[in-house]
Amino acid sequence: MKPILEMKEMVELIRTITNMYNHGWDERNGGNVSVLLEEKTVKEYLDPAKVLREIPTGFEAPELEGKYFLVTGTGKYFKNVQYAPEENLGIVRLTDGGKTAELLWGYSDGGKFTSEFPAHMMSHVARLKVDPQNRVVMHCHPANLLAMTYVHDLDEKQFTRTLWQMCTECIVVFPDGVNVLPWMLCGTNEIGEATAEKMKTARLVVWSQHGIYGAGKDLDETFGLIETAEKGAEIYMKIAHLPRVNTITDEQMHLLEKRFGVKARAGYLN
Ligand code: 2HA
Ligand code: ZN
Repeated sequence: MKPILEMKEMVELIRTITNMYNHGWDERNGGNVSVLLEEKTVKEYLDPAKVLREIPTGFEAPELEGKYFLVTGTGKYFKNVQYAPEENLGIVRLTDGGKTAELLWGYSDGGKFTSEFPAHMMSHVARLKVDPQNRVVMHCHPANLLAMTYVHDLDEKQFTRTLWQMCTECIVVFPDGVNVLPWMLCGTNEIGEATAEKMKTARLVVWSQHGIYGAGKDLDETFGLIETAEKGAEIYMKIAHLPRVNTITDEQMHLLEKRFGVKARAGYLN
């Protein structure tokens, strides 16, 4: 058995979480991340028959039966993960149609997975249907995206178009745009279901006055998505109160589509 802390996904998750904290996206216990692991990978590091504890999930997700996830713990601070991964992270396998999580490693102080576990698992189900390569769901509280939800129209097309206009890279990185949920109570199955519904058409879902969800095939891609949207929001918050003299036009965005081989969300460009 190889040492679990050397597993590629573990090393990358710890580095990514530390980076998210250093970006100021995850104050206190803010934010959570889940990574879908291949069974053959898990078996190199753990005996999958050794279940430490069973934890009820409070929802059903038959599509995820038997699947393994590396997930951040509830109440845990991202700033501490690099120093005590076994306390702050866990590896679980879903069974019982998703109603039970079998703990195989981690949450060593008796803890459990993030309070946003429903939103994570339901988002994995939704994204895997659109993109079988999807492995990561990430949630955090970047300041400019949050600020933008106080002053910008929450209409998804308008919100997306504004972000696309803020930096040339935006439409290239997230041509599928950004979906937006109104303020909802977090940590519930309801916000999980609403997030998953929004994940069917975009890899980024803003939670108004709260934060953002991103999904992608690996941690770098997902971090990069959120990083780029947050950069767009930062520019917006710098210029929103100033007269707009220039912008990126729809015509220029069509040039970007061609140059980078991406297709903007249908109906979002003139
Ligand atoms: O776990 O970010 O949405 C802390 C949160 C809840
Ligand atoms: Zn949050």
